[in-house]
Amino acid sequence: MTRAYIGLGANLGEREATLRDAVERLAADPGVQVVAVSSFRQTDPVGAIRHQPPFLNGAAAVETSLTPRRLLELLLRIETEFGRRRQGPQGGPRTLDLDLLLYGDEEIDEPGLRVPHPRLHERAFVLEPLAELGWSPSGRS
Ligand code: PH2
Ligand code: MG
Ligand code: MG
Repeated sequence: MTRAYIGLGANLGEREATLRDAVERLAADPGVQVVAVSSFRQTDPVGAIRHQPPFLNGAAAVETSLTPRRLLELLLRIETEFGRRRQGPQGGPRTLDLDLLLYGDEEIDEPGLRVPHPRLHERAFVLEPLAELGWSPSGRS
């Protein structure tokens, strides 16, 4: 089993219900145990597209027997199940965003799969929920 951290985000629809239900859906997978979920916080949009609704963001700590690639595939499947459509611009509004932030201490750089998440360290909406879950960049908490 490997400890992984998942970033949770939504800025369309019933954001809080979506994040809660998505975490439940994640926990229902036989390869995933949800260990802890951070609080959810409203955040202003960061990145190229500022004119979009505010986000609700959080993070979940999981123990998983899935490989990073399988875990990523599961996250993408859940996004689709919750109505995510990848048709707008990258970084634009979404009903659900599940990002694989960290997978043990592995460093992965493959097409579609970069771990740790490349923008993790510059985003308060990721770092604050991670800190709440006891993760810190130095490995000490
Ligand atoms: N996600 C993005 C782009 N910008 N801004 C906030 N506040 N929260 C997000 O989750 C977010 C964002 C693309 O994944
Ligand atoms: Mg994403
Ligand atoms: Mg994201």
